[in-house]
Amino acid sequence: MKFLIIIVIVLVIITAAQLMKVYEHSSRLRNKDEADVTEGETKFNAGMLLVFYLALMISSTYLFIVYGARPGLGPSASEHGVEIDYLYDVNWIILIIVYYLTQTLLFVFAIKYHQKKGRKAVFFSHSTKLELLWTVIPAVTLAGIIIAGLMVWNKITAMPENAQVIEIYAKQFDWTVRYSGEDNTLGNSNFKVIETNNPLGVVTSDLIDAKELAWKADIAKLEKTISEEGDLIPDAKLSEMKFKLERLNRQLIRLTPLRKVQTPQTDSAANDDVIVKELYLVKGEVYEFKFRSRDVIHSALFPHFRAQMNCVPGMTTRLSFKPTISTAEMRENPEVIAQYKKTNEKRAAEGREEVDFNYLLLCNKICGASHYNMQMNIVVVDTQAEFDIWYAKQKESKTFAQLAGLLEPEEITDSTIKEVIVIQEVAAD
Ligand SMILES: [Cu+2]
Repeated sequence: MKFLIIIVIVLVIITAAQLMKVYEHSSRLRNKDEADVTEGETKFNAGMLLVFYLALMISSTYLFIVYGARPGLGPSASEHGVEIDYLYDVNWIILIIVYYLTQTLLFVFAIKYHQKKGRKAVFFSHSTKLELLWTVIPAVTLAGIIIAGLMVWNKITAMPENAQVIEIYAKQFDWTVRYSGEDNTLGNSNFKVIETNNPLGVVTSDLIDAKELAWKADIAKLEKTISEEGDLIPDAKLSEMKFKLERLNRQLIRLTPLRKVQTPQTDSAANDDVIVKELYLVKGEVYEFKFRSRDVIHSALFPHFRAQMNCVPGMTTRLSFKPTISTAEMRENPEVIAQYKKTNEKRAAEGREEVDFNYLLLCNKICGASHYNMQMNIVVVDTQAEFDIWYAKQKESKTFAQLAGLLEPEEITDSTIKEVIVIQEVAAD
């Protein structure tokens, strides 16, 4: 079908070109210069411009009405998001006014002043008034937009006090979340110690000790094998072993600068960090997000919270926001209900299961082949108690020390949750 459409388009273009040629030849035969345009032709052109203008205005107005300024996003779910929406709306109003005004002027002038016998254009080479007008108005408008935008931006990137610190870690192609634990401080991290069971490269003295011990044992083993059985090992295998030995020695040397910056404080800050694959937030709580990336530039986009920040390898970026609507509340929102009804009708027709609204963290930089799939669910709960129950469960097996194999996972499962509930109930009383 697509191929057929392409063939039809190509044929139409060829036909038009051929017709032009025929016209040129017939003009030449009639001894008429093809650059001479008759009044009938300019009138026809003016009429077609009017048709085009009307089509443009009707279609764009229809699209503005059907899709609106923020299709499918629902209300802003963060405190600063309300201001972003306001700025966005102001921008749209300016754009729409300028769009209708300039397009109308452009077409009206072209139609009204089409070529006529005896009509002469006014010639002037310079008009200070006009120059001023079309320089000053856009400059003042743009300055206003930029200043208002900067004021909101400063609010988003200024770090509020008493904010919960959470790390968002990006890599091709997923997100990992690190909660900073009771001390609200993230432990040190370094790419040199990234491993399957330490995906964020969190560093503690214990980890460095464990690495040193393991690597030294590997080195000793390799050295022994090479010196004792070196003559019997095939050359290819031997050079492979020597290469591995060199690499291990390099890795060992790299541990020294890491150890230098470790203190008992940074160790304990790291040991209670909880590393998970979902983001739980509490409504009304202020969060400070710190972003890192392992490989390429990613961009953490929280569309419903109107927030976005680049994740850049080799540096930490940050932003803060305060969720104001919980996931449950958002699911009750008429706009969201209407949108999901439409989506689910479509899915049902395709034989797919229904979906419910969920906040999302998306990647907004084209970062590779599976970029489109780089997303994570965000759950905003209504109360701290709900969060604590979830967090206690994560803490049982997903603290950094446990994940990195430095500490056994806690045995107790249900009791910890019950304990938290009891504590919550006592606190509530
Ligand atoms: Cu990405």
